[in-house]
Amino acid sequence: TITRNWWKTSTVYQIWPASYKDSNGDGIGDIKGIISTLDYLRDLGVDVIWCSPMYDSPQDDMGYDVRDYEKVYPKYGTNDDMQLLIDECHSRGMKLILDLVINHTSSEHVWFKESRSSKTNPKRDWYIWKPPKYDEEGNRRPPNNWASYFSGSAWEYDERTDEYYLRLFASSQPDLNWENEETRNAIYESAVKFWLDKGVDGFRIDTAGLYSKVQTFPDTPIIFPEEEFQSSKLYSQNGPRIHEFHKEMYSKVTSKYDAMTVGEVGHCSREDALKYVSAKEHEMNMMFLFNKVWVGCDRNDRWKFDGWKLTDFKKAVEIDCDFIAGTDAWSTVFIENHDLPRCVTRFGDKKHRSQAAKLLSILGTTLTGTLFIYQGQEIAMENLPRDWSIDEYKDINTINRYKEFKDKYGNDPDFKEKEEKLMDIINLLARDNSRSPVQWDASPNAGFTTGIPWTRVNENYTTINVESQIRDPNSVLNFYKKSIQIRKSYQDLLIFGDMKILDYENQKTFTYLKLNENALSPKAYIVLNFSNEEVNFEKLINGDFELVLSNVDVINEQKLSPFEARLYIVD
Ligand code: TEU
Ligand code: CA
Repeated sequence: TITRNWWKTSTVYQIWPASYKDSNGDGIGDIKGIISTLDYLRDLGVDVIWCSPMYDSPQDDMGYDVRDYEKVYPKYGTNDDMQLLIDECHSRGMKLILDLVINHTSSEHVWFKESRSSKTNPKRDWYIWKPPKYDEEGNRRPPNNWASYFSGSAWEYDERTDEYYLRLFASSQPDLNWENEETRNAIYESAVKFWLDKGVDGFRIDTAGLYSKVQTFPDTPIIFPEEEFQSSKLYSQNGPRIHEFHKEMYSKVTSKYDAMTVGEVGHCSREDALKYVSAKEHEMNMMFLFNKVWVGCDRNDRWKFDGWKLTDFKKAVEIDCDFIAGTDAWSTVFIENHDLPRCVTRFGDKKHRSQAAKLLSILGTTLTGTLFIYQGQEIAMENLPRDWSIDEYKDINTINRYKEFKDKYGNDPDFKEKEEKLMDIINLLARDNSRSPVQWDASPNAGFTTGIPWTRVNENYTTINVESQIRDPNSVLNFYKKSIQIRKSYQDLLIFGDMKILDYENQKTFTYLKLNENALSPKAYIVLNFSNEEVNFEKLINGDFELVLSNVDVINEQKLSPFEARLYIVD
């Protein structure tokens, strides 16, 4: 039997503050804006809010570059506003978790300023410094061939002391040195305890698999021969001391509070993943499993995409769903976040937007684990329009990729053609797609701000917005609300149950069962038509079928319309 902790049955809603809701007309979302929507979220059925980084930051990576863990980014508000947000969540019976970004800080954090000031500074060893290498011609080279997640080398040369520092992400995101105990204790005090003591209920733990690097810092074997730098995962992810570090953070800090912890570890094998989230390991409660969201993509390079087949998607969903089987671990369900495109664009179809979004709502609310929904997903916001130019893209990940591409191919005669291809991929997969302002109503700028929005609002807000969907009983929003309620009422099957896929080879429909512990009746029977065509429908098991959720008005016993989805309970 699975222990039923509160964080297992919770529905979590992710807020990405800059684009959520602006309260003072400066064009940037803020904490007061969040507070003004809490009743809306409660009404949707949200139990926990996950707020992406709201710490003081130069915003090179939208707050994932923290300048001061103990201070709120002034444009988002004050520490008092944060306290109010915590209290207002609690008074509505909701909880609040924050994003814990402790693999790296901003280069403007005082720790790093001290560290870079001299080789003898007491904080020198709080970050990862290495002397340059020199090639045969005497050119200065980085210490190894590791690539940054944001293009180029993972090492940044710092003239002042003639050494490189490691930064797996942007040049202004130096990696902390977790080998140093003093550093770890400072992280626990400043980043973790500080906010738990103020009443936050836990953390989404950023890049939780990267803290322990192989200390010999070897070159990575070549994965992409055409690239100068190679993914460092082999030596930076799930490193030698990673579990020791997580166990320490758990025993020293998070276990002392009833904190909910969900790790973003990145892709790893089930065996490796279970080491983080088995209850007996005392590390984290759960982690994100990325199999389904990255279907068709290369794990080592987000810009390499090959298309996907429904059978691959089924396999991925099955892997995520079976993750906890026979273990004491727990799992998560999500299909959107601030690093991913909009799910209705990625897995649905523009022509059948609402229908596809409702199908994805049934998918998410019937899978095993804690459910996460990302802002705007509940109204089926779409990717950015394809005809927007690269200038509308603000994410450092996208911009660096584009620059790298331009440096390499800028003078080629077929540059335009190549650029179109890159823009297709960017438009499909860039993180910017989920970062456009939330569409609240049909007033100018989608009701997100009365000022000039910091990033362009998708013009489709006149038809896709919260306000009109609240009024429409058939809206995607009301469908999400209903699905979330049904998920709770059938939680033995939907939240905690095992999964069995019935039509594995079918490339158009996805049919699966959710079973309770003894695999006895009742069962949940889910059928999803992932194609934009009408397909035949037939019940693949015997029993009494009761339809509890469907995204069409009229049920045809023989056919499924494009993107039709049904949830039956079978006795
Ligand atoms: O992301 C970590 C991560 O490895 C990826 O999801 C990454 O964003 C992607 O591969 C880039 O192509 C986390 C945060 O979710 C992300 O927003 C931050 O930028 C990153 O850490 C650095 O803090
Ligand atoms: Ca504002």
